[in-house]
Amino acid sequence: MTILSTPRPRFTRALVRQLAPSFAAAVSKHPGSATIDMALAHQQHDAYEQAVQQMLGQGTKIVQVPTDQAHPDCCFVEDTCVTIRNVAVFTHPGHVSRQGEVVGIKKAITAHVPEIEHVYSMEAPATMDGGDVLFTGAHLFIGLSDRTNRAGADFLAAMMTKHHPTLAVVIADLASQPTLHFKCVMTFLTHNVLVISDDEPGHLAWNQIPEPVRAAYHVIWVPDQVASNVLSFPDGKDGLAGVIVQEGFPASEEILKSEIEARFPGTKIVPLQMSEFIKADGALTCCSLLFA
Ligand code: CIR
Repeated sequence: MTILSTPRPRFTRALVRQLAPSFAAAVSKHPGSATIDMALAHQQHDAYEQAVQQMLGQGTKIVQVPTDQAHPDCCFVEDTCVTIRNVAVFTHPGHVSRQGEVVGIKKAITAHVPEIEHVYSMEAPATMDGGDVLFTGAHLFIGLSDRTNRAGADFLAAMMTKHHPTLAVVIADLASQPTLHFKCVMTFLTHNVLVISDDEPGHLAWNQIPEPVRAAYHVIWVPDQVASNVLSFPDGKDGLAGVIVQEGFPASEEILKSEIEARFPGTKIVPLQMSEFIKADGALTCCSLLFA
């Protein structure tokens, strides 16, 4: 059994997937979805990959999964798999058009991520998008949504606690909210610092977390929901190797910069403009899978 540790270990590997030529047809409720600029989307995805590489450090590997022409949303790899250390649970994505994305990711993880020893696959009627799952180190937060149902949450919890019995699972129901995923309103900076959107869905998520669990965290509240999705790289000790934040939300960026500087002085912060992904209802965490 691998022992979970907090602080979380450094990420040593990442997986990304190239944009589908049909990316502009991604599932989206965003009002700008019809205006996705493919050339710009490619530039932003390239910048994202470079930023992830910079955060992981020299000599670490990014697995690049070939695109999947049949699936416009295939770059949103986070939704297809949840891993904790040596365990991978392949999801059964909640939108039917995305369910075929999983096979390619499974192949890539099996071939390129030797740390994974235990593999499980979710099946109907369970559904889950990985965007609804936030693992901070000691806690596994799972959001119920239009994409993730109770059977999906229960399956993930059962498989992960089977191998990591000290893991505490917290389920929050956001299905009534207009937000797509749990991680659209809450992400982690380090094992004991969360970033949450200071709006109704953000507060609803936070209020459903039991008090003793909340007591383990400091919260940075940000006014923009999109900006609450940060991609954080723990340093394996008590701090941060770096963090990627959304560019274009100055009030949130200001708060994040000053809070990060105050708590983790000298941390590298990389703001990325991801406008074309936001139009596809995507954010920062959704474009990669990170492995410790
Ligand atoms: C979808 O609606 O499924 C995609 N267009 C966006 C998925 C974004 N995923 C994520 O934030 N984890």
